[in-house]
Amino acid sequence: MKKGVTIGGIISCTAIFAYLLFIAHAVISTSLAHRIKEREYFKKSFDVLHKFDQERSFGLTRVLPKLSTNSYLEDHEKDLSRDYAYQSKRENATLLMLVRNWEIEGALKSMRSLEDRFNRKYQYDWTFLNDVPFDDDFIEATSAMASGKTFYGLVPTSDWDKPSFIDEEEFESNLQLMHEKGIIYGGSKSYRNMCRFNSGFFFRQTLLDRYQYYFRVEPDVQYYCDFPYDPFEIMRKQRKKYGFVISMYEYEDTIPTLWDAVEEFIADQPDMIDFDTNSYDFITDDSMIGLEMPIIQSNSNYNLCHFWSNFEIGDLSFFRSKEYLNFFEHLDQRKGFYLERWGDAPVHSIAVALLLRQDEIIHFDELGYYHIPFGTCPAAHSIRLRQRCMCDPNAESNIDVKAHSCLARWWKSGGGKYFMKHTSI
Ligand SMILES: Nc1nc2c(ncn2[C@@H]2O[C@H](COP(=O)(O)OP(=O)(O)OP(=O)(O)O)[C@@H](O)[C@H]2O)c(=O)[nH]1
Ligand SMILES: [Mg+2]
Repeated sequence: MKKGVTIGGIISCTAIFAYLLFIAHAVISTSLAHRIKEREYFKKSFDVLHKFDQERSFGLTRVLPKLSTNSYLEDHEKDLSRDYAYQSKRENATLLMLVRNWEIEGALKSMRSLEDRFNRKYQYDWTFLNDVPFDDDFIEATSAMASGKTFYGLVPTSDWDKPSFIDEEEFESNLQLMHEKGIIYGGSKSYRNMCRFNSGFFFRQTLLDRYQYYFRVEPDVQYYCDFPYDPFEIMRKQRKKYGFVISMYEYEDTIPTLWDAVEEFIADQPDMIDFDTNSYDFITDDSMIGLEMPIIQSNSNYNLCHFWSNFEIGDLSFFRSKEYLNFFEHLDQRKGFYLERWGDAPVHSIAVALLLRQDEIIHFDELGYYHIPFGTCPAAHSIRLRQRCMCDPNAESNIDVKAHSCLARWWKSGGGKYFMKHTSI
């Protein structure tokens, strides 16, 4: 009997021991798994923080920090709603594309990108202009892609073709020379028509009569980030007349006598220019600036800085103004659109730098953008997450603080940096 109890006791003791061992194993392995998970989470969060810190210190030491509301001193908690409910309030504005029928694929790509990042929420109209009639395929596909209404305009030949005061022989021989020198688009006639049209005639097209603001879009461009606001609304509320995202130096070979013509205009029309409030310094200052050497190969007082006009948001009333019309007319008479190859970018830029107040020009620094071969991308990791950007601020193509960018010069003698001025957009 005693022996039986002992054997039974041993068996139950073993069972209890085994049970305890099982419990202990379960507890230990659960807490071990927990610890491993914790470590994993810790590592992840460390990586994120570290990435942010690294980017920030890189941004602050290796390159100049890019100006933006994304900046570390700005209000980080600004509500950037991801709710894509349609906005019932719109400004008096249109998206504007001058384009050829055969560029349809690139046109649709740009539209898709801008619709996704901005316009599907607002449904602004699209206005398309062309020097020949748009074909049915183009109209059908672009109307389908647009969230807003679409309008198609034919540019009159009088606004497009070479004017009769250009001497044919001189024109042909200059084109030949510029082509032989390898100047970009130096031998192209249609490019010259386009640049003169964009300088002096786009705002006169009847389709644009009803609008106050335009947003220029080109085929094959990309908008890297969600727009955190309606840029047209910013233009109106802050009384801006011209907005840009990229600024760089122009090839002097395309504009050898442009600045002479500008100086004549300044001398002829001193009343139109207020040097106390305009951005003259931005286009003439040639001091060393930035961490990389600036590339200024200018034989005149113009430092060649211009706003890249393939992206521009503007107030049409500025271009329709007596001052601008006067400026354009003066340049046109100097024949440089055809005998040289003056681009609409330096023409618009010099005009806004001379004729507008500095605070009427805005740098939309948080709108990521790409037009071959350069792009601009918000520098702060936090804003790239918040605006769902698809770009790398350290990419070779990102021009923001490179030597061939004029952005640092704009910070110095133009509008400054938001966070330096402690203002919010
Ligand atoms: N309708 C029409 N549009 C043109 C013509 N030439 C250029 N464009 C448009 O004018 C804008 C500027 O032309 P681009 O060829 O892109 O000039 P660019 O940006 O200086 O040069 P890329 O680096 O080649 O893009 C684009 O929207 C073109 O689609 C033309 O002959 N007819
Ligand atoms: Mg282009």
